[in-house]
Formats: sequence, structure tokens, C-alpha cells
Amino acid sequence: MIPITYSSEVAQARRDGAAIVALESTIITHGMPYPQNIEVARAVETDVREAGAVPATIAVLDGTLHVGLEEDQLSMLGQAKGVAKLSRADMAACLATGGTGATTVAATMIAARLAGISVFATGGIGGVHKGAEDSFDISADLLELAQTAVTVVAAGAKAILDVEKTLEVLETQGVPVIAVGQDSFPAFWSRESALAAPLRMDNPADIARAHLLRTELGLPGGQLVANPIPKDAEIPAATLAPIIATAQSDAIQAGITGKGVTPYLLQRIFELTKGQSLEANIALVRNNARFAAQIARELRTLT
Ligand code: PSU
Ligand code: MN
Repeated sequence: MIPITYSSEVAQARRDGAAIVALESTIITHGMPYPQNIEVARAVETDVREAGAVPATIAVLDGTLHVGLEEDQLSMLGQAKGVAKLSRADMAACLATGGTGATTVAATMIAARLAGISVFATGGIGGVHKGAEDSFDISADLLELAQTAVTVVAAGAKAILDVEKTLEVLETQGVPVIAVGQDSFPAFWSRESALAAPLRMDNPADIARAHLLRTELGLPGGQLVANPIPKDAEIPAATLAPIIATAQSDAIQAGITGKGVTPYLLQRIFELTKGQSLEANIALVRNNARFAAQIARELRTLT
């Protein structure tokens, strides 16, 4: 039996058949500094509620899979030191040994699927890292999108990744990558990149229908919805390029590998931009939460 529990709000939403949006917790523990991480996590939950859905932030606490965190659990997680980062490979081991960990995009998708939640909002997904031809560093998030039927709303891929290779892997794995309202693939900090998005949709209803049709077609896996950052929060790619390059060479110098790479780069970019990167990050996550809530509501009217 899976040790799984629901927050009171999510339990009620499940009884009512209400729209629910899953949220990850690695962004809280490894993606943003304290105390902004907790403020952002709360703001994102509020955004989902205001858009007419129920938020389910997912984490493993003391060997139990939590789908939806109570207020005190969220603030405990946001302050805890040395919390594990759980991806597909780590979930069962953490549950078996009574551990505590934050879920990545991959692990959050697994938990959402178990809980019958079809839509998930985050900031950025993991992808193919620059230099992957040597390091083999390709996030498990990409393979999860290929096999778990959850629609993930993100702001495209960060330039800490090799975005072109990330799109190639997603194509190989049969993952639909859908830009919202534009032809170009959004570049996390900036609305546009030089790369065309494989697919474009302009409204949440189409995305919801496509989600259901994939299942009806017998296709496993989810969809990646690439929602551009709000205009007023954009940071020009040229401003960040040298900062990202510095962060990357620092990571190599410091000998960072494996699951340490992404958190290290995010923290370093935060330091090097004196916190500016965080403002943009917050704006785009909140924007994604609102859009995910709209997709979840459309799905509910269709099923
Ligand atoms: N990218 C971000 N912010 C994040 C992450 C990625 O801009 O917080 C986190 C997510 O939880 C994602 C994980 O699933 O990092 C990917 O880690 P890795 O590259 O080790 O698979
Ligand atoms: Mn990795």
C-alpha cells in the first residue's frame, strides 16, 4: 500500500470532483532561497484558487506522500535544511525508509497521476544540459513526460540547458510541446527564443481536448505547455547570457555533477543577478499557475 495522504482542501476537491492543479516542491527547497520560497509557494497556491481550481503541492514527509500540504507543512519544508531532491529514481526508496524529500517535475507527475490530477504548473522543467554529449546529463523530467499522462505548464526551458537538444529529445520521445499564443518556443526569462515551437495552441480548451485525445488514442505520456513569461517581467537574453556562462564554468570548477547541477546553477544565477532572476521566476510561475487552473477547469467540463 502506498503511504499517501491528501490535504483537507485536496480531499474535499476530490470528493467534489473539482479542478485540481498539482505543484512541485523542489522549486521550494532547491529552486528558490528562503524566505521568498515560502512566500512564492503560498502566492502560487492563491493564484490557483483565484483562478477557480484547488492547489495540490506535492512532497514526501516522513515516509508519506503528501498531495496538498497544510500551511505548517509547507513552511516547515521551506525552512528545512538538507531536504532530499526526489526524482523518479528516488521516490520508492524515500517512502520505504521514512524519509523526507521534495519532488521534481518527474516525481510530481508520478504523484499527480496516482492522485488522478491531470494538470501541473511549475516554472522550468529539467532538460538536456549543455555539454550533455560528455556528461550524459539529461533530466528524468523528459522521460517522465513521455510516459506519464500529466499536462505540465512551464515557461519553456532555461538557457542553463541546451534548449535545441531538449526539444530534440522531447520530439524523439513523442512529447507534444505546445507554445501558448505564439509560434516561438519561450525561453523562460524571455518570451521568445530563436527556436520555433513544435506546436502552438491559443486557448486552454484546445490543450484540455488534446490531453484527453492522447489517452483516447492510446498514447502514454503527457504534454509540455510552454507559456511565455508576462511581458513586464521579461529579462533580455543578452543580459543573462554572460551570467549563465559564469554560473556554468563555476559549476565545472566546483566539480558539481548529477542532481546537484540544476540547484547549483539556479542559486549561482540568483547570486550573480543580485536577486533579479528571482523576480522574473516568481512572475512566470504565478502566470503558469493561473493558466494551469484554466486547463484543469476545461478538463473538468469535458469529463
Ligand atoms: N528548473 C528551474 N527551476 C527548478 C527546477 C528546474 O528553472 O526548480 C527543478 C525542477 O524541480 C526540475 C528539476 O524538475 O529542477 C530538474 O532537475 P534535474 O535537472 O536534476 O533533473
Ligand atoms: Mn541532471
